[in-house]
Amino acid sequence: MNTATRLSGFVLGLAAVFGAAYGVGQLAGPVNVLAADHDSEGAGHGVDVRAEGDTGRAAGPVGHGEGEAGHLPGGLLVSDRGYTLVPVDAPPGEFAFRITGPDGRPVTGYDFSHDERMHLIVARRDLSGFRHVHPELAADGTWRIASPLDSPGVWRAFADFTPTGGAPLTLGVDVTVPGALTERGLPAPASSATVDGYTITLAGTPRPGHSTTLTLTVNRDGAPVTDLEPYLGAYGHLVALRRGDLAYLHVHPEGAPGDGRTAPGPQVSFATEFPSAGTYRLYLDFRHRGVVRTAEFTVRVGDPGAAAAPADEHATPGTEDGHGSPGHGHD
Ligand SMILES: [Cu+2]
Repeated sequence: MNTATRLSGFVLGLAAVFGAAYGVGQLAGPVNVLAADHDSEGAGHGVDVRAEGDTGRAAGPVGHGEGEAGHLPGGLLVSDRGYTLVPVDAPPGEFAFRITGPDGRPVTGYDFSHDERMHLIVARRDLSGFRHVHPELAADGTWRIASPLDSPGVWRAFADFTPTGGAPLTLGVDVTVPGALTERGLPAPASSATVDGYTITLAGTPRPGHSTTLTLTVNRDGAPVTDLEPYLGAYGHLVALRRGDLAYLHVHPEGAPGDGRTAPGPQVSFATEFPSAGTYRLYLDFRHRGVVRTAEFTVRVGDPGAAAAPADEHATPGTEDGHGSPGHGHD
């Protein structure tokens, strides 16, 4: 009896060790995490649970308690460097939250970044429903806005801000909108997107872990748009979310309106660095004739591990033509 008990204890101990090792392995190879996600079709609760679990493991073996999020993309943590994103009960139709600071109290001092003190980005966990809005700050540190969560489902809300005296942060939290969920499939990778009569094409070949310039070209009714209007201090604003964990990349535009070298279209360029191979959804906000619109793209960022697929061996020539990356259609 006693031996059996000790034995099972030993087995459990082994399992715990292997479990920890597995967690480290996943951290060392984010591609594995993505590959695992890619195999599972679901983009709903199953992914949520796994993403939470990965975050939990990350805090254990690697964190060591200081600067633990320094190597992570933004938006994966609800609390970082003493700051925490806290949703607040709000009347129907309104969304409200606070940021609490290292002292546990709501933060009321924020620096402006891209013309605003708070950028609230929301997307459903299936990467649909993207909205980028700017809430109002009340004196008690509560941010409020008409709710951008416009359909039932599990949403990720990102608060992108710089606390006065602190470093820029993007915190993320899941918010559930009750109701019948209609899962929306992720559109296939494509190098052009249309919105309200505008056609936006995407050029550039992102490689994981390398800085890449992505250039978006805006046309309307077949003609280049050369009078884009500044929006948030730029002619375009680009956010990328990684499929599977909704890691958040806030991508900075190259050049600024009025700098003497940046034209108001038709091209808008961004310096990007994707942290890993995988599938990403890109959201370009641009303003023209007083209206802000969002063009969305699915992009597959090169995955060396997937290059063994037979189809790729025959498709290699011609992928460096500057238009190739989003065009890989085999999903
Ligand atoms: Cu914003």
